Amino acid sequence: MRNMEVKKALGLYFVMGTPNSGSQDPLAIVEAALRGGITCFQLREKGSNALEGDALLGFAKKCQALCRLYRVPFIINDDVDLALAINADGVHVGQDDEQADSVRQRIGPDKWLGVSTHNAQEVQLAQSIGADYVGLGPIYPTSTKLDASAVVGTTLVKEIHTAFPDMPIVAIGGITLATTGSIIQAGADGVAVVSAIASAKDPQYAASDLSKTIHSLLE
Ligand code: 3NM
Repeated sequence: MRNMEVKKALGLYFVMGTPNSGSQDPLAIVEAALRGGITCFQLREKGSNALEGDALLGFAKKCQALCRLYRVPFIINDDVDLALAINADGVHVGQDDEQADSVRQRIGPDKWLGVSTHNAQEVQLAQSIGADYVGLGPIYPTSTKLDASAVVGTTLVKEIHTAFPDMPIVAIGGITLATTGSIIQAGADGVAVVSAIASAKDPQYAASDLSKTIHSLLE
């Protein structure tokens, strides 16, 4: 049941922090993305001029309130203390972040746990510690994450989907409207994007276009 709920939420997964908003108002981008049909939102406040302390807490609460309004899960990247402080719906961690098994213990069984992975071994480990979904990437080159690891392509999506058919998979890294189809066809439950929405001239339109493409392929 939860597995199906998670798979559904991964469809169009928007990841953003204030450093990704360029000259636009970050909260306006989040709201536009929600209006356009994103199915999950992850606050990933990283990079230069990232908010901290009370400013981060305030921004996170505003994002959470918007996500609640649109009934979209609100996930926090890496910052378990923040996720617990505001009672977020889940936490997403990378391989270099706090060990996923200690995160699961801290957040308890009810919050969603997502883990970034790059190969079958990491997916196996994520599954064994109770991850609700795995992120696979970077699928294509990306300039959004400066320390992204080597590009994995859609081949890895196919491989992981075949080896772990029940594990919800979201692909990330350099994904655009043009490449969304091949990722879903490779077996991903959804795509996670930063710039395809945050850097779009019209984020609502961009989200809506992605959403239509994804849902036409998943249904
Ligand atoms: N994680 P864009 S790639 C946040 O490979 C993130 O795990 C990645 O941004 C990973 O959609 C990435 O602009 C950045 O390419 C994705």
